[in-house]
Amino acid sequence: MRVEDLWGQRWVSCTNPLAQRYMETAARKQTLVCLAADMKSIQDLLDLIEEVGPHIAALKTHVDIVDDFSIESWGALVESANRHDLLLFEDRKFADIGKVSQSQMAGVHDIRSWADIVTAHRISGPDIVDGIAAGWADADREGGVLLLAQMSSSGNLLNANYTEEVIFTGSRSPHVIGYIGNGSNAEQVAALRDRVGEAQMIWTPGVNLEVGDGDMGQRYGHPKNSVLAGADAIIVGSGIHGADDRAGAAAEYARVSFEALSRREAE
Ligand code: 5BU
Repeated sequence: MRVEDLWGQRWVSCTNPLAQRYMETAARKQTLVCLAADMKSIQDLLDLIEEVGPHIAALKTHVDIVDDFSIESWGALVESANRHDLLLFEDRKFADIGKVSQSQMAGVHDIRSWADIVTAHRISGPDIVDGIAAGWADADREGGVLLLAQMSSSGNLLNANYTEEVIFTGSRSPHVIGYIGNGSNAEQVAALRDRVGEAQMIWTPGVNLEVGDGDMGQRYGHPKNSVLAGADAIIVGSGIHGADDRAGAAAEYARVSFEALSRREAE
């Protein structure tokens, strides 16, 4: 299917190069899955990517949970992500002042040198986005920020007024490619999509084929409902890496998400 037919208005309006690359990859691989690869060793990460790489469109990491991290061994993960044509997304949830966020893009993990996308809170002020962008510029690279407009965890403090401020900031910055929405609640995703319009992406964690409460306050909605409500990527962790058949699970999330997008655009 042609990418413009699959994505409809989103393809036309959402012109950020990283967003366009994601939409092309998703169309070609027929999947909206961003894998939350919450593994604790580099070898576990590499094994997981080898197994599920063909069924996913992006790779989300938490580099600070990897026990045996070194910038040299991380190179193997970057190489693997490139080979599978995956955007590399570090879910760092930056939250400090702009200047410190710029420095945190460097440091031991040197996120600026390999991440295409990072997450950030809006809590400290709008300048955090410029700080992160300056971090990428220090490494002669450009990336995209997903601002946390909502969260999937129960009891979080991101209320509707806060979400509004997040969108106000994000809609004015060329560095913000979109927002994190609460995949556990399709009504919230739909409300977010109403406010965001067509020009930016919404990626949703808190999705699982088994809906309900997860561990430690996590909540899950169905990936189909999230996409029908306006999500552009579903962020799936344990639904894939916790499955007995990880490739089979990834293929199933890919099928469900891609079918939902095709249906959304046909309607
Ligand atoms: P899970 O295993 O599918 O529950 O993993 C969810 C992932 O998404 C995990 O890496 C979280 O850090 C991430 N996440 C989330 O669950 N909820 C949020 O609101 C945000 C990120 Br932001």
